[in-house]
Amino acid sequence: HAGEAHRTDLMTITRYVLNEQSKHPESRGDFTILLNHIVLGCKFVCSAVSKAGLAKLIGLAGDTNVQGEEQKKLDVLSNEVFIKALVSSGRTCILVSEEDEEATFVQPPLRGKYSVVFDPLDGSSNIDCGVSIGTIFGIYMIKDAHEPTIEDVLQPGKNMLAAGYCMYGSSCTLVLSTGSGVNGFTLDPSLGEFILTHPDIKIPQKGKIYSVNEGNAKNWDGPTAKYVENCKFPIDGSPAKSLRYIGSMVADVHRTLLYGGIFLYPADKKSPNGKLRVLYEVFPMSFLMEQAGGQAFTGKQRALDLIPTQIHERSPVFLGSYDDVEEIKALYAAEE
Ligand code: AHM
Ligand code: MG
Repeated sequence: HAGEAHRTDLMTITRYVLNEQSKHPESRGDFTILLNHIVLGCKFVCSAVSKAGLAKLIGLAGDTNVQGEEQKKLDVLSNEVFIKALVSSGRTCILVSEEDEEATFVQPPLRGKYSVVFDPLDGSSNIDCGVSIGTIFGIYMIKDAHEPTIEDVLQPGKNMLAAGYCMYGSSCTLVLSTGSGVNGFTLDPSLGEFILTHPDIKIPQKGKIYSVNEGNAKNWDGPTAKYVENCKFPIDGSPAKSLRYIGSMVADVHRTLLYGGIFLYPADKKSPNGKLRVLYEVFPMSFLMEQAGGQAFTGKQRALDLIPTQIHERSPVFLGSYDDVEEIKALYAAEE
């Protein structure tokens, strides 16, 4: 038996990133070290998520533990793991997490040149029914590591050095871009290593799927309503699109990346800035989309050009296949 089962030359995520870094002679392995700490966080969360249902049943987690202390919820636990892993890497400076109101400034002995923005466990309303959830992250390089300020993370998404997500689903998949394409790695649980399984992901130029929470339709603006209407009743005689909506951004974006199509979280009358957060949801996913040949748009501009003024700011987003996003851009342009 030659072939897959006997493959002996494994491209792990660490090996992949080391290869990438070797193209930059000035690099000293700091990014590889940082990424290894992110990967550790992902492995921990993956293991915790897969045990979550079981733990509940046999009373490992729940309201109280044996000492009568309250058990930590999975999203709180995931956040702690990521914060600790990132600080202890010695390569970070500022951390912004969806779970924490304030940014974390790393103190000098452990301070490094990267800042990481992340959502440790996105889609957590899906945990209890076993639907895929994920971690989303983006990485910036700090200008002056001696005097870090919050402005260092209030930067447009196009300044990110790298972005990615890890999806905790039927398998654990980490999708990463360091600014030269997008690659997907799958966790081999027996090795505890992420192995390159989806090299150089490119999103189809046009897709057959649209993905949006249509329950909000009564509050949509004109261009969004018109776009979705056209997905269902195309005026040019092309086939109607299929609707797929999981309600877990990582899973919806992952499908969009692999199969093509469009994911929308638009503005509506109740939420004029949509729901999704600029720094650690919209930016990393937009970065990956562009790197895979797709587009990301806010309804006004290229998503990665947005300059956030607050760390938990929200923005509408339309992202996916190049041609599909082009259509929604045309509808917003016609509005003006
Ligand atoms: P969360 O950060 O509270 O988990 O919310 C983010 C999630 C995304 O994963 C998903 O795209 C979106 O919320 C779904 O929102 P809705 O339920 O309004 O459709
Ligand atoms: Mg979230």
